[in-house]
This record gives sequence, structure tokens and C-alpha cells, in this order.
Amino acid sequence: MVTFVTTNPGKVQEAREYLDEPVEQVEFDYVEPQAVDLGTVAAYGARAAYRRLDEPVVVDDSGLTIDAFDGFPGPYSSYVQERVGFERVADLVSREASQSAAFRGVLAYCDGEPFEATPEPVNDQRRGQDLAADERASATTDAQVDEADVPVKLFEGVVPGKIVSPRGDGGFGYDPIFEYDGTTFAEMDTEEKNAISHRGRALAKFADWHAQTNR
Ligand code: ITT
Ligand code: NA
Repeated sequence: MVTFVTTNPGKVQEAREYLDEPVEQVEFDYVEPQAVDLGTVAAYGARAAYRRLDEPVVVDDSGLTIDAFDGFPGPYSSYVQERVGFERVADLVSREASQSAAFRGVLAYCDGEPFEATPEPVNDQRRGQDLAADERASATTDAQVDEADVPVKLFEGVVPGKIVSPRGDGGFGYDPIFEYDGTTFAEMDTEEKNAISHRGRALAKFADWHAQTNR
């Protein structure tokens, strides 16, 4: 069983679709540290949730980075989605020279115990060729984070794409305006999105590790 601590049911649906074991959602809205990087925010959340629940937890911190805006909204993705909305984001990006963007996400696992230093599992079948470089870059940041008292294990995923006018009604958040290989994430079903997405990639790494370590 995996306890996924999040207020976002879309994240849970994707984890349920991907993982073989049951996924329980616990809504615990801890105060996120502002800015910094996804791994730091996710690790902070996992520690806070572990302390609160006293059981193994998974937390996801993710966001959309738009190249023309130097990575914005990034850590502000949820806030911008709420206040501005994906339609207006798409409209702004359409006026820029580049429509390139990426989704990035980190899953953080914490069960209060330290981690063995093991090589990161590599998931070759799920890797699109154009994603290999991104994945290699992200693999180096998948690491035990133990600068604080409670160790946290991180699993990162990245998917490059393009911002387009909204299409499709599946998924959540920015899915209608994020196109990968001609199809928006909102035009895909959960399984199709998981096979490509930042979260699917992070879930793949987590599932491999979870199966190997039995934790
Ligand atoms: P929790 O923190 O409670 O898990 P949240 O939705 O606030 O839920 P984040 O702080 O990680 O999650 O914010 C991530 C935002 O980035 C999310 O609200 C979406 O707007 C966007 N996002 C992340 N992953 C996405 C995806 O797969 N599809 C579309 N938008 C996504
Ligand atoms: Na959040």
C-alpha cells in the first residue's frame, strides 16, 4: 500500500493507474517552502507528512516550465493555474518566438529509515529517444536527501513539450495546453499520459525501487 499525501486527485489517479499496489490519498496541506527546487519542496513535504502520519508516505511536487518565460511558472504553477488559468497562459505563450516547455516532477518517499546507497534503476522501455538526454540529466539528481534529520528518497521525471491552444478534456491542470508529439495530455487517457509524462517517469523509478527494496 502507498500513502500518497496530496490535495490533488489528478496525481492520485495517475499513481493508481500506474502502480500495482493500492494507493490511498491523504489530504494534508502542509505549508510549502517558497521557490527553491522541486526536490527540496517535495522532500520538505514528505518529512512533514511522515511526522504527521507516522507511516511511509509519498509526496509529489511538480510544475510547468516555459522556456520563453525563463522557466515560469515553475514552482508557482498551481498558483498561476488558479489565478490566471491555462487559457491565458497559452495566449501569452502564443505571442512568443518559442512555445517550448517542460513538465517536471519529483516524487519524495519517506518512511523515517535511512537508505542504502544503491544505483538508480533505469527504465529503458519507457524512455522516448528524444527524452534520453533529459532523463540522464534528471537521473543524476535522483538521490537520497538527508541534510535534515529524516532521510527522503527522490524520484524525478521530466517531459519536454510545446504550449498550444487548449484541446481535450482529460487530465488536470495545464494538460489541455501541453502537447507532446502532436497530442495534448488532455487528449490522452491516463495510461497514455503515464507512458510519457514527468509523473509516469517518476512513478516508474519509484515502482522499480519499491519492488526491489520492499519498503
Ligand atoms: P499538492 O501540493 O497538494 O500535491 P498541487 O496541485 O498544489 O497539489 P503542486 O504544488 O505540485 O501540486 O503544483 C503542481 C501544479 O503544476 C499543479 O497544480 C498543476 O497546475 C501543474 N501540474 C503538475 N503536474 C501536472 C500534470 O501532470 N498535468 C497538468 N498540470 C500539472
Ligand atoms: Na501544493
